[in-house]
Amino acid sequence: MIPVQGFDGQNVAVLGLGRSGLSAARSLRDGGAVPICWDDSAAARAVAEGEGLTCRDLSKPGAFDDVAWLIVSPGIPHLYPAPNPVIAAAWAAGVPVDNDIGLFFQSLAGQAWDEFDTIPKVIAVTGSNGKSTTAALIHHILTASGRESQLAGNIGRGVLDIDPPGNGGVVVLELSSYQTDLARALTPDVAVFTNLSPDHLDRHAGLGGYFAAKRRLFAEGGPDRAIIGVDEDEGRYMANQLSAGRGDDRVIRISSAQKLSGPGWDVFALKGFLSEWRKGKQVASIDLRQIKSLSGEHNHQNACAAYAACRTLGLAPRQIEAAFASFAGLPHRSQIIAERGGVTFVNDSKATNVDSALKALLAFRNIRWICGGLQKEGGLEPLAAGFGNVLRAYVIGREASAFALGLPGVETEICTTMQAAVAKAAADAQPGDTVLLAPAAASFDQYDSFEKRGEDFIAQVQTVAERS
Ligand code: UMA
Repeated sequence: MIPVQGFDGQNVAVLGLGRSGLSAARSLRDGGAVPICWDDSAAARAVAEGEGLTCRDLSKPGAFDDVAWLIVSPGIPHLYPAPNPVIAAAWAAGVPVDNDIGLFFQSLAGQAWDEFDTIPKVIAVTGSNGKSTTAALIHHILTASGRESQLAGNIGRGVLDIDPPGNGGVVVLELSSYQTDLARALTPDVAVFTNLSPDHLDRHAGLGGYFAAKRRLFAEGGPDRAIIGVDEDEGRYMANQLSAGRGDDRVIRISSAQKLSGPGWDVFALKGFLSEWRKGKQVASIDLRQIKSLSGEHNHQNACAAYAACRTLGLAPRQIEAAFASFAGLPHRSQIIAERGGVTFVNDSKATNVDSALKALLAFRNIRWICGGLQKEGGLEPLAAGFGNVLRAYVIGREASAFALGLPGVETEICTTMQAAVAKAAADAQPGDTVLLAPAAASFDQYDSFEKRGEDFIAQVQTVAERS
């Protein structure tokens, strides 16, 4: 745990007692503050009280009279579509609002650092898609290369839960737009921007607000190195704005769609080969084609980002190449579940938006595609670029019929449940086909999370396999 510094003896309010809120409350207490906690759920409050934490209804008048700071969980809206009333009350009382990420950057450096030969580094990864895989891959490469590394953030572990890093240690953080938008301190040593596509638009009042939230990671603290995906205008804009010129190697441009050239530092993947170029010369090349956990153009972009991040820490290309080969991938992201009778079953339940689902459609051929769920804003039209690889869509979700109407030209079967979809797709599949769960939608109409949806897919695939 990282004890929070700077609030000794002061009351600090904590709103939301999930993973990030609970870890913030514990770290505040460990650092000498008095956390005053609240969660709208009685069950969550009971867990906190069970740990000896004090709960107080922060929506009551005067709740902020004796409070120095308010820490908010990322899932609680702080501005759009409307500020949570507790946050609005903190504004009215003049109490600064922050989150666990701000506390983390403020509190990370400890006295032990004075004795270290190599100061710990923080690598923070953001972007719409691929940030979990990129962060996990960086962590894997570092660990496989014998470097001390810890992984936390949006990937599922509260940032204040990590152990204080040791001499030369690295902390790899996956940061969501919810997290970067609110944090008062954002000072990573290396920051990575994978890509941008519409997501969470309600929380940011549109694409511009969403991009602005991610851009804070680069604009607020100014990382020593910025690794930027330049396959969209937003990335090109930011890479340009952060560099003093094309030869400025504080910015490393990455791409999985184009050959990059020039006097700067570039890493790109084309036709399955990753290339690193610096000062106009090729430094290294890695064949990614046989690495199943990194298949598809989107994963090649993740590989470029992770490669670049590890190169900034001085790892050799051959160390990184060896670690790529042993990367197992993440659950629910292009995860190969089974290969039976020449049919491959792939769980990409994390493809909760149209852009990530399209990437999955482009990564495989002869697809029996399980899709559907709670549609996000923006429509399904962009998926059409992947329809050439789809043999048939098996549509799930409470609004399966409406979802199917958004897939013109694709043969569709309304299945509604995962059980029916897997059974029908498996029965139709021929050797060489891929049964792919890539929903292009959120899971909340039928499941608590995309993880639960993916687990159901795995269970249904196992049931079908046992029957055959
Ligand atoms: N709550 C209230 N009032 C509200 C809303 C929520 O009291 O109006 C309470 C809930 O009752 C609950 C708590 O707040 O007890 C939940 O807080 P939270 O939703 O912020 O969830 P945490 O468990 O703290 O998890 C958060 C991230 N969740 C979100 O951003 C929604 C986790 O990312 C992250 O792993 C974790 O912190 C540790 O950093 C998850 C996520 O879905 C994976 N992220 C989004 C995504 O990837 O698309 C951004």
